[in-house]
Amino acid sequence: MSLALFSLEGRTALVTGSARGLGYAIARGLGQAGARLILNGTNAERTAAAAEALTAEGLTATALAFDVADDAAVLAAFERLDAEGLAVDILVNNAGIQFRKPMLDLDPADWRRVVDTNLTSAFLIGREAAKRMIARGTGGKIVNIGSLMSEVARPTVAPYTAAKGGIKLLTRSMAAEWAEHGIQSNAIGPGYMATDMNEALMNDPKFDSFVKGRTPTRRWGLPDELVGAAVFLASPASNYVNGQIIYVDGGMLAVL
Ligand code: GCO
Repeated sequence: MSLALFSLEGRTALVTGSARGLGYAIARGLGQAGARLILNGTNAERTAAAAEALTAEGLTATALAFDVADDAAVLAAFERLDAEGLAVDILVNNAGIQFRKPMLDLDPADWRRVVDTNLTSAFLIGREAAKRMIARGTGGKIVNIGSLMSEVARPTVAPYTAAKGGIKLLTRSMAAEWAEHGIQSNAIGPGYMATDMNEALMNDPKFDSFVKGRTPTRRWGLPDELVGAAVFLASPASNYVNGQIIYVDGGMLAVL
């Protein structure tokens, strides 16, 4: 078996929410596998700084800041890529926010903000990318970032959980509608990863020991530990894999 199966040479990857955290780690890994990178974030300065950091490492990275939950902004972003002759072969729908509050106290505006950013964005951006992949007849790769919450729930994170549950079935819908065009749509389900989003949980001794006790690997995951699954799902190695979700969670979902 040649490792060329995992090479992303000549491919262009758009990774949403990649100015930091899981998105940045995934983008860096795809770049190291040969992909040209388009980083995205809501904050233009932070996104540009992330692209500069990866360029300084010898990767090819440009920044494209836009609101992933805004239909018009998504369309404008793709029209800009079209104008620059940049064809997205690999799309990683990673952008996501968390908001922790019991449902009885939850403002519907916060529900919508979380669901739009974590789920609707994958539909909006996935559709623009797929339209162009189909028009080019080149096929492509879509990797959606799910969560443990694509399968299970815990108190105070209902909108996030509903959105991540939706990501699992949206991924299967993408497979159902776009596989025949040579597009593989799959997902990754990160476990409890040591990121900014989870800082408050990591600093909570009770929650920290819950994660370490409940995870067979007895530790939080590291963002770089998602890279293997991301490169696999972005590369020719997964050309007959569609509608699947790979859990990278230290075994948490596999055991009672
Ligand atoms: C939480 C966390 C989780 C993790 C991750 C787990 O509040 O429980 O934020 O949602 O971020 O999604 O898979």
